[in-house]
Amino acid sequence: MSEGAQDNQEHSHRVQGVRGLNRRQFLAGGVSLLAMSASSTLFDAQAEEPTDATDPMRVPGALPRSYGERSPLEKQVRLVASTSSTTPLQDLQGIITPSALHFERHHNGVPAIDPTRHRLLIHGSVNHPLFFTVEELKRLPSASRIAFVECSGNSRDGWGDARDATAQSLHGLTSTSEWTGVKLSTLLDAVHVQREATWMLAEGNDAAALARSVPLTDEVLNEAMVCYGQNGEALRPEQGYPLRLFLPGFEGNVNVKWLRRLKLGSAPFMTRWETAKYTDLLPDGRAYQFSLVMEAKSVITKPSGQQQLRQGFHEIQGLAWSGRGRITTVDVSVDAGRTWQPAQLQEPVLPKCHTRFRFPWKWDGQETIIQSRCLDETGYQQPIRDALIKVRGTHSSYHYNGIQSWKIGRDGLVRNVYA
Ligand SMILES: Nc1nc2c(c(=O)[nH]1)N[C@H]1C(S)=C(S)[C@@H](COP(=O)(O)O)O[C@H]1N2
Ligand SMILES: [Mo]
Repeated sequence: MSEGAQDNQEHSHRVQGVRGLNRRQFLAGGVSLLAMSASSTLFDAQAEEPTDATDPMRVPGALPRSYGERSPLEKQVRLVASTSSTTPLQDLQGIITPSALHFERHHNGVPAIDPTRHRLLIHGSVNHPLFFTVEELKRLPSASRIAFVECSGNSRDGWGDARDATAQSLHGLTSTSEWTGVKLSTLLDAVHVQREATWMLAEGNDAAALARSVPLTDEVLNEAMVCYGQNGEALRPEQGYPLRLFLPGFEGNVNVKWLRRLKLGSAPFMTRWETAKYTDLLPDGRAYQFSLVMEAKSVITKPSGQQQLRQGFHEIQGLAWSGRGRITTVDVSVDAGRTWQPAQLQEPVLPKCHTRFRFPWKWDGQETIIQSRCLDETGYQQPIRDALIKVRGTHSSYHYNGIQSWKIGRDGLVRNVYA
């Protein structure tokens, strides 16, 4: 039968449910999909027959609307705590996090800022201190970049003894957006930075008055941006509307939101956010300070914690990212780390950006543990938990990037375990 004839036949059998459509999907999907469907009940669901009133081919559809919403049938949401919310990593597709699902972390709420009254001051060790309005900033040469933001407290339960966790509750303090703004170097050129300036203080216009020191390294000068855009529109209030400092690959905390001030100086400013907080206590009682880079991490999001698995075919999927550059390899183990096989990396694979990986797998119903580990372009490999703890101890709350293990029980329930 020709493809067209088959289409017509399927169209006329439309009201018979999803079987006809699935047949076409099988044919398009090739042999492996066909083989696996025979052994699974996944594709046998029979759709309810629409009545005239619910048949979308018999009633006119909705009218255009000025600002869109997702389908009311889509229910995935952020998990909200008092000062943060997590991205439902297990429900995402591709690499972009919808702005409405971008994780949030704020130390004293989301301020309401009028962009027409907001100013960014750049001062300190500069020859020409300047105030910028948001409008003035937007008139400057701009750039866009797709990259992740991750709170250094993400995955912190890995240091302890997390139970019944989900991909979202464990690892959901990271999201990826397309960020648009003005390069920091463009702004620094405008104020004529003095030779002595090697550090920069960034301060937010929120009730926490969060302020962090950033070293003016080549990396920062090349990559930092003052952003006003997120995924094609203005920043969301939760992400720093109207302006945020964006430092690709650096811990979330220095990506100062509601940015009001940049002050140049010759030393770090030693704010409470880099002394009392956001330092990493080591086993010997000393602490790392200014551990700004987010090291490589990966997590299988499908299947993941608290999901219920059926026997048969699954495309294992997950996300991998590194604050040092591109992800070059993600390996997957489906036998508790005994053997590893490379996963397919979904294009585009961008530096300092979530990268989706895929790995076809057939679950035979036996108890097992599935894991992923990633390698970045600097040759850094995500460590197993024991190796990480050996170096870092368990006193820290930040920068946990150990390999995530999901145990699948005979009952098909997926659980977080330490392997
Ligand atoms: N002004 C200000 N900036 C801030 C914060 C804050 O509380 N106030 N929280 C920081 C922390 S701890 C993180 S992890 C990121 C979170 O960014 P997001 O809320 O856009 O995901 O913003 C950072 N920037
Ligand atoms: Mo954070």
